[in-house]
Amino acid sequence: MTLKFGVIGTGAIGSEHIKRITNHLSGGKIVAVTDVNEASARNVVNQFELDAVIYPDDKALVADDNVDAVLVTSWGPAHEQSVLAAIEAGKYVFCEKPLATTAEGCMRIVEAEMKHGKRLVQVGFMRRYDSGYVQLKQAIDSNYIGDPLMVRCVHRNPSVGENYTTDMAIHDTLIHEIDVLHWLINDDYKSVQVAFPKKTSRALAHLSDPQLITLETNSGIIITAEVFVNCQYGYDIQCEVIGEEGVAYLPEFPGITTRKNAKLGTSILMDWKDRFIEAYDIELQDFIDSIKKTGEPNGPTSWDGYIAAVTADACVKAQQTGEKEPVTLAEKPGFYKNEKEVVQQS
Ligand code: NAI
Ligand code: ISE
Repeated sequence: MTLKFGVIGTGAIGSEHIKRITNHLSGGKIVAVTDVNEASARNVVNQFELDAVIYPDDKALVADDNVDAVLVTSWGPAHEQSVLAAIEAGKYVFCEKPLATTAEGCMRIVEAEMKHGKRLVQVGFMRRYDSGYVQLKQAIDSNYIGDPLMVRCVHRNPSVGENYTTDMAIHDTLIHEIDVLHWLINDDYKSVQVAFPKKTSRALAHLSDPQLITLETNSGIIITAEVFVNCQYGYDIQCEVIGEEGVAYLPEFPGITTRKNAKLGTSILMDWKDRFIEAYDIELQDFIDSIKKTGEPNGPTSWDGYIAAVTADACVKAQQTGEKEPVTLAEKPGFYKNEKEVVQQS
């Protein structure tokens, strides 16, 4: 069986995902596309020689009986409407982050999915599929470094466009750390605080850059995460977990080392598309395969999207108050609990 995708939003990541489903992955096919910018939709159909219908909007695309799964890669504020329409029609959904731009919007999706009665939605938190993070998780889960006490993270982009705002450092950028870290250390966030170091002269007037975010978990683990989106030199993702028995580091992206002119050198990537290229492939292949095998997607859930949105909202509040802000989550519904959580509860 081939999983037939309809794609909403054919911009940067939408066209990357269309390319991977069409040319690199197995078991998926693009049969429909839509974009508010019709020329963009037409462009991908021509570029990837798709046999796909171009629809005027998300509602028309979702209503197509030929579409089994909806890939939501439009702008964040448009996600909620498309995801809800897809759930209403009983279609599977792969939604890029954020699931919705507010915690309330994510909760509406959670409720719609529970009402439908089975899991339909996977959120595009691809770092959980990155081999470096998977190895870090193995080091933690096998107790190799003992109980985690602290985590230090860095999320640097070479530069950002003029529409990028101070709160986007949280909703658009830190959101990846927010998701991957609670998964990594098996703990929930309790509070967050944001500090603004000296501002780089490279940032536009309206943007505070860099930012230093501190997240504390229920068990007392302290995480510091630097977001610096005008660092100039490259796309740089770092993570160090300090445990009671040892320390584990996220591996650097592999590349050759050179020795020349009295210098030892390794290239640093410039683009997120390249840094997580394998993780994007694996997450979408897992989406296709798990639906075929079990009838439900296997990756990050709507509930994970909700956790990320609540935590991001608390960080944005902390940007404004300068205070430590609580992270208050609703109780996790049994619908989203995994086998281990169900056993722990009983
Ligand atoms: P983009 O601006 O390049 O593309 C977005 C596209 O969606 C545009 O072509 C726009 O015309 C279209 N669009 C907007 N509203 C629409 C609507 N209501 N219906 C149909 N089309 C609509 O943006 P980009 O970088 O591709 O980001 C898209 C989403 O993917 C964002 O939510 C972003 O946060 C996420 N993203 C995730 C990444 C990851 O690493 N997982 C990396 C980059 C983006
Ligand atoms: C972008 O939307 C992403 O998701 C990238 O992974 C992140 O590094 C970047 O800061 C975001 O703007």
